[in-house]
Amino acid sequence: MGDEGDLAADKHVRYIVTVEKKKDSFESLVMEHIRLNGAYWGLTTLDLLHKLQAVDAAEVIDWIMSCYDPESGGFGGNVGHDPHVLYTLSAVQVLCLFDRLDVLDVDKVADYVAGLQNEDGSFSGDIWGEVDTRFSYIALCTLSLLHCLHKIDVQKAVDFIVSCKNLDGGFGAMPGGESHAGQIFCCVGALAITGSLHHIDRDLLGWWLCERQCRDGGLNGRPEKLADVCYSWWVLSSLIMIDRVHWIDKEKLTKFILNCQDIENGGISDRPDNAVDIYHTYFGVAGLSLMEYPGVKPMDPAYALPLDVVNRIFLRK
Ligand code: GRG
Repeated sequence: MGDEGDLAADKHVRYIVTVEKKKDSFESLVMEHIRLNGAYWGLTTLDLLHKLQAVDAAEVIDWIMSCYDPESGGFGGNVGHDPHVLYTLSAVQVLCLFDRLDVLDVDKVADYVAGLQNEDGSFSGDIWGEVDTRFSYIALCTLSLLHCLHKIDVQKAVDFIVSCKNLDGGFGAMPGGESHAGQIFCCVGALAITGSLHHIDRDLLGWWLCERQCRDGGLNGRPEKLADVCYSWWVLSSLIMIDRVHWIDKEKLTKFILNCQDIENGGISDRPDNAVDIYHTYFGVAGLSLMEYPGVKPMDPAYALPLDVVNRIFLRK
């Protein structure tokens, strides 16, 4: 296991803070339509590295609320963009980081999310109706953080997720969809949040997930694909929730993630020597957190937030 000095934490903090400031950089431009999502990745990384105070909280919260659509109760990916459950979760998660859920009209936001549940228990991402187990996770996670799970039919939501389980033990985006580590995180996370993990064959799924570790130590998202730092999160968090994380070689995975750092300018890439971005920086640091890397805050594998933040939300209520 690499020692604390191996993670260029200060460089990553500087990288995140400067990406945010360089509004005309390439990364800012490609992130334009998903900026609220990017804010969640960057700010959660700062918090994991004990540096959330590097940003002005009041400024961040004002900007988050400028992405709010009071008519629907949902958030868009940027100011003036259409609302979607994904950005609504990101907004709620960022407000949780700053302990500022008080700025929300909680019932209105929760009603927006709850209103996207379909008759079969699935969720659409927005009014256009696309259905995906990602949206089930997002809805359950958001409503749980807002203490509003009572607004939906939880049993039907669980039944839909279970209907997306495959013979290999994994889960897809919809019934019959190919197992993929990202979707597995969503389904396992949703089942964890609703106390329904008994629907999972832990050994079968654990086996499929630990087979994601490639020769280079990194994890891929499905068979025959290349390793990518982001799967450190999707796979490890799922393995932790089903209590099989010891089936991964943590030392090799830690080295893989650390090898993807730009140790000069900060940031983490998908695989060694590629260009860094905020998404992989977050998932790299989050993966290290799940492996208890020194100096990184522990994370909750289901809510994808630092553990102290999740404890504050559920122990205070
Ligand atoms: C709060 C952490 C958090 C998540 C919110 C949006 C979401 C819920 C989950 C997304 C889960 C998911 C599907 C992740 C996979 C993303 C990804 C890298 C997809 C790439 O798919 P391909 O087919 O790549 O392009 P592979 O690696 O399979 O070749």
